[in-house]
Amino acid sequence: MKPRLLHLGPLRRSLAEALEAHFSVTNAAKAADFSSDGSGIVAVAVSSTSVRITPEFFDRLPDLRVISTFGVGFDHIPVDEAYKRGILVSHTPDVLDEEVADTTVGLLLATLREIPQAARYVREGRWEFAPYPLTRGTLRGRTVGILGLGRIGRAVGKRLEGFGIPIYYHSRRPVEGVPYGYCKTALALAEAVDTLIVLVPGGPETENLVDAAVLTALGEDGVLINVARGTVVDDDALLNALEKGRILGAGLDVFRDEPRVPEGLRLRDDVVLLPHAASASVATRRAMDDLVVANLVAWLGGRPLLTPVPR
Ligand code: NAP
Ligand code: 8YV
Repeated sequence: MKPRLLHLGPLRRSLAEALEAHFSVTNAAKAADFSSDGSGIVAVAVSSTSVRITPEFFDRLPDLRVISTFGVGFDHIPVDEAYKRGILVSHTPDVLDEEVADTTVGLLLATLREIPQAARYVREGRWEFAPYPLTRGTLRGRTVGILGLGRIGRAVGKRLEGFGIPIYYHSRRPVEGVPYGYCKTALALAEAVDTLIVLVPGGPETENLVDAAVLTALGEDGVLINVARGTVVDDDALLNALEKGRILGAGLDVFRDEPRVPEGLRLRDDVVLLPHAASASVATRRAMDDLVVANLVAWLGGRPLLTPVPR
């Protein structure tokens, strides 16, 4: 008999087939939807970072030994509690770095040069009556700060080097061997740059790390790009900074209460909004699915997880 696995989130056919080759699979859209007796379930696969797991959820799964989650971020899983209970946790780093970095740079350029707004202008037939206004935003003359110089932050840095603009960064520790200036705090980084790209993990440690002071420090030409987690940015402070003209604009791929996006942001022309799509190409999502399964197969074979979430 195959071991039992609970899958949480939207189940893609290819992922379902790959899981069913090794496990007897039960599905639930959300952890809260799973109210049955979870005895005998040894593995959980999570196929969206929008599926939130609470420590109490583990009480319903007394035999759970491993969680394999889709995505590199793991702020939706109480990892410390899992490890305390002897439950292993894996995620999908590395395979999405280049895709997410490409999208981040695309979002930066789209925000600065108002690409979605200008495209809408053409579609609406307005070009026939007047040219689209010149954009105040440009990458020329900018200084970029990367908040969180990890795997994806470094991939973004590599791309920005090609634009020939100065780059600074903040992480809790300086990173060896990178040609960028290190800033000891997020505020110091914002003071040194006018363009801030957020790539730190979500969770309590980074909640509202980008606050009113950080936004104001970017200056009136300031641009914020958030591809990390919605929780890292103080939404009220962002809206206020935009309304008061304290910064120029923002490009956001992630939101605190996805897929709900604050109306205040949706109505503004100086923000570019994406539906948490930075890794969302067929090829990259397939690579992420494959790694979700490969971690589970390694565990089934008694081998170490390929990409465990760091303790
Ligand atoms: P990573 O390699 O772990 O990098 C995270 C970086 O943030 C590291 O440089 C880390 O350095 C720094 N950091 C962590 N906690 C910090 C804190 N409290 N203050 C300041 N810096 C901090 O992760 P990654 O693979 O690059 O991914 C980064 C995040 O991007 C993920 O966690 C996820 O939330 C997000 N993401 C979003 C999408 C999307 O679709 N929008 C896709 C992929 C990833 P130190 O430890 O030295 O501080
Ligand atoms: C996820 C992400 O694919 O990897 C992450 O941390 O945020 C994305 O790549 C997305 O959240 C879908 O669940």
